[in-house]
Amino acid sequence: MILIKLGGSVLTNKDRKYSFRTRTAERLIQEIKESEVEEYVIVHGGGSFGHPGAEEYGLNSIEPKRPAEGMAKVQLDMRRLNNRLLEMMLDHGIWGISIPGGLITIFDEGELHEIDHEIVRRYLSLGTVPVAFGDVTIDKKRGITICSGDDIMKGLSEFADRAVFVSDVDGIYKEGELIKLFKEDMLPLEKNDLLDHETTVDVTGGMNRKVEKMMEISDEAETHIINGDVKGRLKNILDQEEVVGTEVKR
Ligand code: IP8
Repeated sequence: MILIKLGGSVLTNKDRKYSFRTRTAERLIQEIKESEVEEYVIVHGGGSFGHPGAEEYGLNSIEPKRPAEGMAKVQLDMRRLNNRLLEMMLDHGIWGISIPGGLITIFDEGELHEIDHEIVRRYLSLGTVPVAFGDVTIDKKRGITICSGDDIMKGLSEFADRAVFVSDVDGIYKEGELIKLFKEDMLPLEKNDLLDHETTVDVTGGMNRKVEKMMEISDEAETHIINGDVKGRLKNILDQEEVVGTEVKR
């Protein structure tokens, strides 16, 4: 099974709330369809659908503001984005099934505690394509918290052979240079070591956390990050061809 993470930065315009990048999303769906992969799960992030509301209500903090209202509103925003993608997939004859992160995970102090992978695997075995997404979820101590698409990637990685992160930059940079093979001792990243244009919003803390998660995923599955804005790269990596990008390996 292959896990494909479509980052919020490729699916949405981060500067415009609720702005879906229709053409890019359509091309990426087409590339997946034209590739040789058979069994895969799509996971997507929040971009300008999920993040503005999450920030407004402080949903990632220890004490969110008006948590019930924030949870309801941001969950709805995420479902709107998920629906856009699902409608597109169905138009292309890919039988996507919506798997909200908030319904398959439980967190504990902001960290993933449990994920219901059986649901995901059963949908897969029916010949459908689970489309899981970052969401607002339950936290045992805080009440609610944000479940990112990367948390879902991590949670499902033990059943995956490969994990592909589709970003809006070529891969991980160190001192201005694109790194082909990123090893653990290259952490931490600095401010200018771009990962994608979304994680730069919450600067280096966000980027380092993301790469650490990728490191953990790489213990289970071969893990790559590529630029989804460049035509053909997603299809090529799925077909195991050499592409510009970064492999993350501990
Ligand atoms: O974009 C975040 O998912 P991510 C989901 O994968 C929300 O970090 C609700 C902001």
